[in-house]
Amino acid sequence: MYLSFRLLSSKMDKHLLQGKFRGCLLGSLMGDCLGGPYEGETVSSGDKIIIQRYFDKMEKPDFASPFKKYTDDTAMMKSVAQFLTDKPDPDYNYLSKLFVDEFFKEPRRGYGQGIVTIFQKLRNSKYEDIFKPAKEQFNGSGSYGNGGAMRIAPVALYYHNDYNNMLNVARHVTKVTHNHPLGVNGALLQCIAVHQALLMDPKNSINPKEFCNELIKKIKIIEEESEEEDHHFITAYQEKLNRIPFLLNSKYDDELEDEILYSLGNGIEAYESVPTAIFCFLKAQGDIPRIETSNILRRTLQYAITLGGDTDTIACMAGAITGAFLGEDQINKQLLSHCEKADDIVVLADALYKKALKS
Ligand code: R7I
Ligand code: MG
Ligand code: MG
Repeated sequence: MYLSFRLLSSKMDKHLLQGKFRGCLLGSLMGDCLGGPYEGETVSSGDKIIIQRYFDKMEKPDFASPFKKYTDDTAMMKSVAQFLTDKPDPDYNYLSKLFVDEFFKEPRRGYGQGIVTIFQKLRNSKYEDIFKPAKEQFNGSGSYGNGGAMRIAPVALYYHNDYNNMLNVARHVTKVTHNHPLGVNGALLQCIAVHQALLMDPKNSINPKEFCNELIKKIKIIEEESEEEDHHFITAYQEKLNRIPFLLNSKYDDELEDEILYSLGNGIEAYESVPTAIFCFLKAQGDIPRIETSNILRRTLQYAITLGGDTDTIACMAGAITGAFLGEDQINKQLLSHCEKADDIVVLADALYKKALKS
């Protein structure tokens, strides 16, 4: 392992670790809430100016506006955090009930189209085999949507001291809804990225190449273990991650933006969005032309949103990684105040933190 990843959590200051738990879940919430209004849009250069003003306004103390509502990304992330907090030994039946109850309580949170079918089947079958409906999706191939990745951050936090268990639980948490290898491996990659960021000291700046190489090393093992005959599935994430250092080092202009979208994507599929979220996190560690802010989390979220496409989810995943690295102190409280139920997320993060330290 590289030196900078050896900041072991057992030695990490407790206050810092708790702040990182909060930072991660709040970063995830903020990306979802602030990115939500732009989901599915193509963002023009004019829109980028509007987005800059949108963020500037929200940072002003006297600016009042209705809450930006969270979507399925946060609804499901909350269930994952609750599942880990309530049951010391993972109980996936319990998790699937949490997902389903949350969905039927508030179905209009913008869930992926396939998810509704899974939740209906789970409920109708009385949770007989909770992994079966996900296996039946898309004519038996399973979903490769990013719904597994968008909600996985609490698993990285809870199992921060136990990498192998983290992967095992992340895999099962994903397979309740996403059974395609690209859907599962995308969620594992996001989980590993949050985990890596969590274990790093925010006082040291990140070496993007080193961060990527470490991710590649880990996802390569996972991809090689996937029992797939299709070569594309086996190398999809390694290939995308390999493009990131080149994109980070290129001179920034409009053509590069097209190249980023072409090489990494901004879609609803896990392989078109998880590497992009990691890229946003790394890119926002330094200045980005036309994004005027000194706050790294804001820069990450604003940048992710200006890429367009699946904005709530890409910003949510990038926000979770950034928040896990920087912690709560670096969150702009004014910006956070515009996000629905931020106080509940703090309570959830603290409960998860307490439980994780006890286990
Ligand atoms: O992955 P999922 O939970 O959706 C998450 C997204 C996020 O952007 C949220 O913010 C929300 O807007 O939705 O839901 P799924 O229905 O499993 O997957 C999302 C979509 O990906 C599907 O509706 C399909 O359009 C596509 N998709 C596939 N298409 C063909 N074949 C996923 N898997 C397949 C597939 O195997
Ligand atoms: Mg959503
Ligand atoms: Mg989305």
